[in-house]
Amino acid sequence: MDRLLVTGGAGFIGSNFVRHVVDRTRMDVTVLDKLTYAASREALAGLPADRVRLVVGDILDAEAVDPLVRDHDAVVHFAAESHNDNSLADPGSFVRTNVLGTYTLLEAVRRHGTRFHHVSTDEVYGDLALDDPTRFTEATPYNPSSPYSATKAGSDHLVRAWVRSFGVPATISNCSNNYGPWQHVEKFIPRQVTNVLDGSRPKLYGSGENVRDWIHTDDHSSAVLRILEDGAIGETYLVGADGEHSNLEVVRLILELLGRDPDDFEHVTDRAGHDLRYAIDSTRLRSELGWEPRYADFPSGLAATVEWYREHADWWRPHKQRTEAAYAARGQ
Ligand code: NAD
Ligand code: TDX
Repeated sequence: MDRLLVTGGAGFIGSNFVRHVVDRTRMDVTVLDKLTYAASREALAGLPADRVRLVVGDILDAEAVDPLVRDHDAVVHFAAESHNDNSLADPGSFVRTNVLGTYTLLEAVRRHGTRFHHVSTDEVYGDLALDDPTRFTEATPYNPSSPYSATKAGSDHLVRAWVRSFGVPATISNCSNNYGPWQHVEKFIPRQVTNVLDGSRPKLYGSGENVRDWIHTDDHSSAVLRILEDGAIGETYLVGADGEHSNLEVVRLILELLGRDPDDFEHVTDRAGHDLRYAIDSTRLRSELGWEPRYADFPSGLAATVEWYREHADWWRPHKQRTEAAYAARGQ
């Protein structure tokens, strides 16, 4: 595998993945990205120009997608509308990009027999009760709650059908909540960190008892690369780093890391249909492909991320005001 096409490679997880691939392999990378509000050219800055190229384009554009897929050995598909709150306000763009965009890519890989890896989320399984001893596995039935997770579930089903019906050589990964550098300030951790850095208070939806299973984005990258290299065609792998924490715990940790009173946050209007808890059992990935997370300790990964946001205010500050205005309009 010499030439990799990475869709959504200018977004949070995609750009971290591109850097990971450049650092650890000899592959050349083409990023296909529409550069939506969530993308960032800066996240790809400084990478070697002879190994990484950015093509600005839409995964829904079959004519642009086809020659790109033809000219690469594998496609890693990150491009998506990714934010649950936006999917409640404007579900249409999620259906188009996440479902029809994935369909467009699948048709191209079907024509050219290209290896395909589909990046998905644990949210396709719905949510768990706080006291449920079980976690999501590859056998958990799909039960998505939000327009976002329903469109991701739809895209997973398309990939599975294209494998079975047309023999497309694809794998799927479903990962838990990522954190790390270059995450948009609309998402939970960057929002709270940048609120505190800007002198305002973190905003917890509802009671804050909701639990997310946090994984550093570098660990997601290493998992996707392992699956791309050695994953069994047609298989799904769950990716998680045993990082379950309630939102309340995370907010308190952020406040402590920034030297503030851990109770200096506020409760705001809850998200409609807010999933209670996600939890991943990543045994298959660990036992079959020998993957292990490097950031096993969430508080130290979070501390490094808080430091990164402190040092990169020039990058996030231009996005902050518009993002907060949209939240304020919804009472959040
Ligand atoms: P993001 O919103 O930061 O980035 C998405 C990228 O896709 C952006 O660069 C955007 O410009 C691009 N894009 C959007 N629509 C496009 C289109 N029509 N054509 C081409 N490019 C388009 O998202 P992220 O958090 O980096 O998530 C990346 C992927 O990982 C998504 O598929 C998401 O479902 C999945 N995922 C995310 C998480 C998480 O915690 N953020 C967890 C599990 C899985
Ligand atoms: O201001 C906030 N206050 C708050 O309490 C925000 C923005 C969020 N929250 C809560 C909602 C969730 O319980 O924090 C939790 C995390 O919220 P998000 O960062 O919006 O993530 P989530 O909805 O869990 O989805 C994320 O993980 C799975 C990604 O955005 C998805 O792309 C991924 O598939």
